[in-house]
Amino acid sequence: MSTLTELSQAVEKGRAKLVKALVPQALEAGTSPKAILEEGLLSGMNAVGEQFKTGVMFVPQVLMAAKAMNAGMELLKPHLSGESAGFKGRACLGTVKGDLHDIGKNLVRMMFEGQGIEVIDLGVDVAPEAFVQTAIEKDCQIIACSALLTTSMPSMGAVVEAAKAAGIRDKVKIMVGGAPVTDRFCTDIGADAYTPDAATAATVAAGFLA
Ligand code: B1M
Repeated sequence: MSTLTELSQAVEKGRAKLVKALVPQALEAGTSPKAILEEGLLSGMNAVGEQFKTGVMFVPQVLMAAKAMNAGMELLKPHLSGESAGFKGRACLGTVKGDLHDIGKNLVRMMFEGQGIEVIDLGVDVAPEAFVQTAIEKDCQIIACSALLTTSMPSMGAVVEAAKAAGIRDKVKIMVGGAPVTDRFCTDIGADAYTPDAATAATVAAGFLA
């Protein structure tokens, strides 16, 4: 079995210790960090998603898998973001209200930091007003919102409205992403950019700050 297959299965089974051993092993063998992320960690998490959907896996097992995935991401972080570029600007980032998923959001933070974007990470279940208040207080040029649930997506529209109400809409770029989010949804709520993955989000954010 290849190391990436083994890694994918270790995430699926929630074996954080094994993940911590396999990531450095794959790096030492010359596997690219991108392949380790996509064909190892994310592949395992996708398998978890399928089994969660069909009722084969339940929340405790999914949490174990998430823990294993996060452990792997921490080890990959310096390799994924590379040499941090010089300071380009500041973003506040969070998973929107009603939503506790944070793996994609953490990936976005890593990629932003790698592009020289300082990130104020507000965590999960973030109220629209908290994004806007932080943007004002910390002088953020970007508000970045992640959502994994169709039921939490409307909170992204509320972030746009809160920015308008606070009079800062023309001063910040609002970026949205997460599995159920689409370009069409981004346009409908009046956000500035939808990107399908964390790496693209960082490139687009750096473009906004250029
Ligand atoms: Co949840 N969950 N979950 N879950 N969970 C999903 C999202 C689901 C699709 C599973 C399924 O049914 N197949 C489903 C949502 C259905 C829907 O609404 N469409 C679901 C559900 C229903 C739920 C609960 C309601 C289950 C329940 O309790 N009955 C519950 C909700 C809790 C809540 O949030 N209020 C719940 C709970 C959980 C756990 C806590 C157990 C755990 C989260 C642990 C954690 O995050 N720390 C969990 C997990 C792990 C998942 C799955 C299996 C994996 C999500 C993940 O981390 N993927 C997920 C199934 C799946 O996605 N296949 C599922 C890996 C991650 C890297 O991908 O976050 O999509 P993702 O990020 C991607 C892109 O989307 C993008 O970049 C990343 C790639 O580079 N991206 C951005 C993300 N944010 C971005 C922001 C950007 C740009 C790009 O710009 C700002």
